[in-house]
Amino acid sequence: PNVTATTGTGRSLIAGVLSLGTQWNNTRRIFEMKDPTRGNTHITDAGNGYRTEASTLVVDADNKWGNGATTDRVSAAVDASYGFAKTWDFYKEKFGREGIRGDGVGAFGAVHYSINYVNAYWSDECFCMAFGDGNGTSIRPLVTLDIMGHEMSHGLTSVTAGLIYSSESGGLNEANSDILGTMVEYYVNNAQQPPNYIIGEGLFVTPAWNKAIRWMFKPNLDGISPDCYPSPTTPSNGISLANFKAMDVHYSSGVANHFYYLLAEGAVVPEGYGAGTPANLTPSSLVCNGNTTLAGIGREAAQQIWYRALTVYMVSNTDYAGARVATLNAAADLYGAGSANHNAVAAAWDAVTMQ
Ligand code: ASN
Ligand code: ZN
Repeated sequence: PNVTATTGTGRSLIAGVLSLGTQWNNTRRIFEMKDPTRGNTHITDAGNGYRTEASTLVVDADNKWGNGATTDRVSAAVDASYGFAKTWDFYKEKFGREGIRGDGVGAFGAVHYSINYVNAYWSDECFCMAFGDGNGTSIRPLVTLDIMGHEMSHGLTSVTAGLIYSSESGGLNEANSDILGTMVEYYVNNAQQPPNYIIGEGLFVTPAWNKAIRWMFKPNLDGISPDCYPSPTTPSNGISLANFKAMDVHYSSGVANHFYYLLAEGAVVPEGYGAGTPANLTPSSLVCNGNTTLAGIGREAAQQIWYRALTVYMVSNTDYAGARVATLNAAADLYGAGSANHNAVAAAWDAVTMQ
């Protein structure tokens, strides 16, 4: 093939000045936003249309991509390329996985999808993702690290557990994407996108404590998602068990996000959300069973347990009860039955469950 791996420089919208995996196409005599070191992962421009299959590969004459301006179409592509590269590297370094299928083959992402589209999605049909431009005013293009990691991790779920995208299995599918998207943020630790357990806060042009899509440590900060798994007799945040099972998957994900936060970090109030701040959270408000001394096992162990649960034990119809079993099995495999980490998994599930 008449292409050579190259390293470009990109000026992104969100993540500053970046090094990018690109290639020189000697036939076309142009640089392409396609990374042969990561399975030909590439970025296309959908031209504000609806067809990812008709999107065109992003190219550049001098391998210096974008100028970082809001109006520059290439700059959003720079963030997207970076987000995919970092998610690829994260899977490889932490889980020994090369690409979504683990076969070394990259997917592609189409930026500038549709018009004023405030969303992003994964598609099994194209083995690709699409990213909207935001609303053109207060919400940026949807290419932050947590969103990029979220969408790519839908691909991972699709080729592993295959969690059906409705009811409890759908909530777990969504939670997996938030969990791994957040772990990508911590892996990168980019100063422009400080890692946290908040999803989508970086999309807001004017940030605020209550501007985000989801809060993993306190799902009900969105005003809808229950913090806890309802018991048959006790609702959580007014949501009964029957209503929970019928909720949109982006809300029933909250309980698993919350489980993961408590497992990794413990009943610790994140900076900016404690007593005296507008959120006014206390350790007791983070747990559903009064266990305010719950200790976290750390992100490294937590992400290994979650990944193994997803890829080895969860199946298409795994529900919350099944997720508890899957994560306990994974922790027992990795750290031993009865180990501190194994016990911590049970304690974290208990702490997100109404009694
Ligand atoms: N942004 C959404 C997601 O990835 C799109 C969807 O509802 N599938 O979860
Ligand atoms: Zn999702």
